[in-house]
Amino acid sequence: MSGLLEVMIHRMMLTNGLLKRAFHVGRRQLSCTMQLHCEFSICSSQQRKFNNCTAIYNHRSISTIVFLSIGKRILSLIALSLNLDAEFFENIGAFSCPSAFLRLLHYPGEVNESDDGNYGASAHSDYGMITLLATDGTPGLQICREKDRHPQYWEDVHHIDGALIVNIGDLLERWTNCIFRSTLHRVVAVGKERYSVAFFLDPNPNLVVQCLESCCSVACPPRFPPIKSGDYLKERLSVTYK
Ligand SMILES: O=C(O)CCC(=O)C(=O)O
Repeated sequence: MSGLLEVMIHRMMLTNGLLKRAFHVGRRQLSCTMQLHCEFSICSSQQRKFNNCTAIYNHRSISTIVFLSIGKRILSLIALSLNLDAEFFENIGAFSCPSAFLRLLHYPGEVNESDDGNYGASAHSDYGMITLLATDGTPGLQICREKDRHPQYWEDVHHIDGALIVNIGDLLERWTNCIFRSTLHRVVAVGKERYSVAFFLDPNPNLVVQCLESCCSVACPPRFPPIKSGDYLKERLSVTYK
């Protein structure tokens, strides 16, 4: 079954001395639920290194199916808040063969002496619709609520047992004409190992993302041109991994 999956293992040593390891599981398109179920049947020496991530996952009794259904529920609430039907994203086909994947993350926690700061993940926002994040409770994740303010003010995200963290992605920011702003976040090294599991929920790659009617007006025109979701994500990934 694991043959159905695209599995990608990264060891990212960033130039400013950051270190994190990530194990990606998923297909670009999730076309059937079977593919979602079989993720943790993959057995490799690399995956064993991520046992703490699978522990987070198992402890919460969550599976990707559950992640997907939580993601859909949250997006229904977002649709309602924008005066759209709860099923809006479902009805336009966002969840038919969505692009979604899991990232299992391990931060060794080493604090380095570099002047660039001690980041396990430097400041970024995610590219897609929403990201659901489960962590082992070790601190380190920070968000900046006002992205355009300088100097930036970073706040710790406090762990709540049993809760998932929801990050808004850049595509949703485009879709909603910045009514929902994507979450600028980073992970700082705290001198302690840290594990987390992120589920990135992005729409069907052929879906055209254009400003929602309820999010623009004559006084507040669309800020971004329409773009196919897949093209947008490809563009962002090619810049990141060039
Ligand atoms: O590990 C975390 O808490 C955040 C992960 C993250 O920001 C990412 O993988 O994009």
